[in-house]
Amino acid sequence: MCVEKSKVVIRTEKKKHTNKLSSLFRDFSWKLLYYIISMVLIIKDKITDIILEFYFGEKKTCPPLNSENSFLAKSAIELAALIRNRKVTSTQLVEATINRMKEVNDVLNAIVDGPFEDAIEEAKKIDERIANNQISEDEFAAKPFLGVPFTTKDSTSVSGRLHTLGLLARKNVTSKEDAECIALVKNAGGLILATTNIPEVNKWQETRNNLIGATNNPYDVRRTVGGSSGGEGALISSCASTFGIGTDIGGSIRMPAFYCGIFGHKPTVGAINTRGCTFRTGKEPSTMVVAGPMSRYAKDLLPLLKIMADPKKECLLKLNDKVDVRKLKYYYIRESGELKCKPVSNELQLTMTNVVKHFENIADTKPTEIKLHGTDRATKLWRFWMTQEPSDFNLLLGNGTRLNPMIELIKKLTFQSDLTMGAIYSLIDEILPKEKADKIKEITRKCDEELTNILGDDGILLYHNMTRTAPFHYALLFNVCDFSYWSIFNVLHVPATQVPLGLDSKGLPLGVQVVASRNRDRHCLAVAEELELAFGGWKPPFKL
Ligand SMILES: *[C@@H]1O[C@H](CO)[C@@H](O)[C@H](O)[C@H]1NC(C)=O
Ligand SMILES: *[C@@H]1O[C@H](CO)[C@@H](O)[C@H](O)[C@H]1NC(C)=O
Ligand SMILES: CC(=O)N[C@H]1CO[C@H](CO)[C@@H](O)[C@@H]1O
Repeated sequence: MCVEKSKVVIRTEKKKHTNKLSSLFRDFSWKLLYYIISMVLIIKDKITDIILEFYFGEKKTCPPLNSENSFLAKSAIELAALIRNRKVTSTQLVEATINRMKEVNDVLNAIVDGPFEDAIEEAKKIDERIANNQISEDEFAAKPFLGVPFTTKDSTSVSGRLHTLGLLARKNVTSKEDAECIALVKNAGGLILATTNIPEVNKWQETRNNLIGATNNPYDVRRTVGGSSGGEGALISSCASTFGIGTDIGGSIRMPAFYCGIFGHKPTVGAINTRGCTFRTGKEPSTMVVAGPMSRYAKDLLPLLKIMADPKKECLLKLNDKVDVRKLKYYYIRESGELKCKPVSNELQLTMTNVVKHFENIADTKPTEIKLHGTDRATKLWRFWMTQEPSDFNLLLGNGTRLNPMIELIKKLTFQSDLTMGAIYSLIDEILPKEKADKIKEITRKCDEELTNILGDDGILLYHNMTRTAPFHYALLFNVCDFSYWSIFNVLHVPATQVPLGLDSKGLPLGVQVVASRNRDRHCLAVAEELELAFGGWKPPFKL
């Protein structure tokens, strides 16, 4: 179990002798083409933005937290300590969180099922036991989140609660049992308060479906929260949930974390058992999907990962090892080079520069800019590897009946469809030409080999999260490729933490992805804490 996949040695490639002049010319034509396409994408984006801004009108943010509830902005581990030390009761925390949920949900539309008022009874029992000294030190140690409320996305099973996958056909369907990760968080003392909104069967970049509608961004409700753990992003950032459990197959934890200004960790594939996440059995031999924590504070991520991680993987993950961020080696990539993606915005590039500068100052070795084989084809890589997934998204969308993409498109265009446009896109994607398997496997192998060799045991890759901060609702229907900045790390099965880094000129969250070799999740999380300390981390979407 504890044997790590050995590193593969990069083959040295034979240099081709080409005419220098023709290669210069080719280089120049390529750059020109890249430039022209970039310009076209930027202009298209600007036009979409102008139209959507006009359509949505005035900017609005989520309601502020009133002063007697300001404790809701604290971290999960701080709140757990306050409960343990009898400074706050679990009942106070749960009641305040439920009230906050009701207050923000009118504006954000993030909840599918909940808030679960019966959690108040559970909280009362915990408070009683604490007040009567009935909880031993051992029990406190085994339950680090005792009495702390949390949420999870609708696609992850919570016993007795709605499990709709965002489908009208599953309007009343509930789960029979808890997903493995939910059971583990409950065992650690967590109290589930709601299940939250997702795109249909998790398969789109925006959180919208025809059952619940669209979830709005707390920093600007005209904008998307991303997907698929979008309800989580909205509730956590607006202090209506203490922490959340997401899943990530192509950016689904990191995308909403970025757009909503919080932390999200996509663990190494296999680190957490996925039983109960979108019908997974947890025994699938090969998959890109992982469950992981989402929170306002970096320091919550490691304790959450510890309680959810498969104990059999601890010998690889070594989550209790201390990490010295000054001793790690830092690498960064400025641009994926993918022709279909817009260039990364100046503000995001500046953020990267600041992050790199920070590590220049504190780390023993200077950060190095690199390029990675395959990032320029990340969309194709992910598209191919999605076809190798055990889940059949077409059957999921059809609630067990296979859908014909063309018929669904026609139904959509004639307003007869139960599905959103995002879902129709993923159906249509099935009938577009397939990627060439051998070619893609070879690019993936090379990319994996290169990254493994560069990062080794102690390397950290800093990568843009996306080319732009949170777009308007619907804008991503005109930009289907840029999320490859996230999905490339699903293809590679490596851990990646999304770190918030302040707000841009429009008041929207900026951020960066912190990536390490497989099983070095602890390195990502230590760097996330360092960046939080240096740059301030989560900035609330209201004045605190
Ligand atoms: C969809 O599937 C679920 C579970 O398989 C079932 O309970 C439900 O009735 C189905 N919905 C429709 C409209 O058939
Ligand atoms: C869901 O339940 C309600 C009331 O119990 C019922 O009227 C409705 O038909 C059900 N919807 C589906 C899709 O099963
Ligand atoms: C690695 C990196 O810099 N990623 C980008 C993610 O987002 C921020 C802000 O939007 C950018 O500054 C980063 O460059």
